Amino acid sequence: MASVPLKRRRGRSFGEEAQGAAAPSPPLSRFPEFTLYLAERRMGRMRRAFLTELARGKGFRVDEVYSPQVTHVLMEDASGAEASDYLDRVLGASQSLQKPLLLDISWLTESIGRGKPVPVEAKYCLGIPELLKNQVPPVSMPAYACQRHTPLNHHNFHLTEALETLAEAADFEGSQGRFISFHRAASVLKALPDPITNMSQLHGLPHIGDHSSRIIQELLEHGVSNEVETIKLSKRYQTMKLFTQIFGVGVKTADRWYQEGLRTLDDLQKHSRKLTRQQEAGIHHFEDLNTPVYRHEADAIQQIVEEVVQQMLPGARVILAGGFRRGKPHGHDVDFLITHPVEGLEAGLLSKVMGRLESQGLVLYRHTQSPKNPDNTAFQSTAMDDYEKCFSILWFPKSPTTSSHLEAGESSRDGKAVRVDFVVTPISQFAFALLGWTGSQYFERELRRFSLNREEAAAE
Ligand code: DCP
Ligand code: MG
Repeated sequence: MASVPLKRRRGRSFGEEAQGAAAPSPPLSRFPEFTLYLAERRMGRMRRAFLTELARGKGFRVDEVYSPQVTHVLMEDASGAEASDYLDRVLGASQSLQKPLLLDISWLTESIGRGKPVPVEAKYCLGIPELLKNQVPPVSMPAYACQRHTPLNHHNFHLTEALETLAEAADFEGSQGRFISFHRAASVLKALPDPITNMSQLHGLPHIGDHSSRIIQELLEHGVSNEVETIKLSKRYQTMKLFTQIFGVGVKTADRWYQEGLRTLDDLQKHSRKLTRQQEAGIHHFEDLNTPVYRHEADAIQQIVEEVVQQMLPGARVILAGGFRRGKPHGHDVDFLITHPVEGLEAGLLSKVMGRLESQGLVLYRHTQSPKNPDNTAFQSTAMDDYEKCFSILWFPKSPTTSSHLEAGESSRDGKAVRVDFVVTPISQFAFALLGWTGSQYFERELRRFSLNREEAAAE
């Protein structure tokens, strides 16, 4: 092995000792807005050299000597105070106009792992230099809900509940723009890693409009929002909510009934000739259908359905989709996808399954939609898919023996009426159906918007 002069073999002592030394010409950078400097303190020379090598391999500019050109100082195991002290006293950057950001080394290791700089989130920041105090790096939040992780149990229920009430009220008034705006704001808050306790945390977040900000501020300061409470107490909101909770009733119908002076379920029944068969069933089972369906009930219903499906088509699969697939402990209905590993065998299955369930006295209401049905206006005018479906109300017996004694349409204390949707797809389309029927509804909407925008961007 060729001998290397001692001085060179040891290399330069980086960091403190490097002050004032002539900087080697920086390697080419793929990310011009980042000029990194790795502090040797606590990191050690070997690790520093190793990470420098890795980062450069990914296209980062890493300077071995600190200079005012450095934009980010990376440190190992340092507190905010230590980092600031290091910056000012050791690197002598206290006089610089543009101070670098002090980041934990984990920012670099994650960036190396991804092959590009990850967003500079607050969790990486060690100390905010005085001059940058007003530029606290915002929590990184992608613009589309389908790009971000939204946990079921998030940290801002109090705020999102209020914003979603406003969204719902806007929907009742036919204001789609405001409906979406409030939903978007709520969705962003659901994705935050921490509770909002201070308005400054909203800084840099997407989709938090003026109105949503005002509501959030009110909630932070007073615990309640006047506007939200007033809406919740209004006759209009309460009636629209009641009517739209009926199976088969949308905002337009609810609004028409409201304009006609109807206010209660009794009012509707007195005018029963105005009701469709679906709405009649919805009112008849109103109480049951507005009682949450719990996961164990959905599992038990799945067993009943699976048994029938297997009898009709052995090898067919029944998958629980909708909110339960997202991990919700309860929901307003149960959504099943049905398919068979052999393409085409699923054809005609749904009517057989529903027929068998009916003969068992378990079907209280059903409405089937066949694919390519010219009457299927929902498919033509909205983003809804065109799979074979059945929207039903099933009788869910608490104990299996009660099912045979039940007449369709009857209610008894031994069970309850449950909304159940069935969707049948050929195996070749199963993955898409599963994505579309797992939801949430807002997630699906965002996925479509994201895809359309990508398409447009690609075409430009
Ligand atoms: N869906 C959709 N667009 C709609 C209705 C539904 O994309 N207009 C998709 C997403 C939903 C899924 O179908 O998650 C099932 O619809 P549900 O209305 O049953 O919604 P969830 O199952 O999510 O809610 P819940 O738990 O209240 O049933
Ligand atoms: Mg559902």
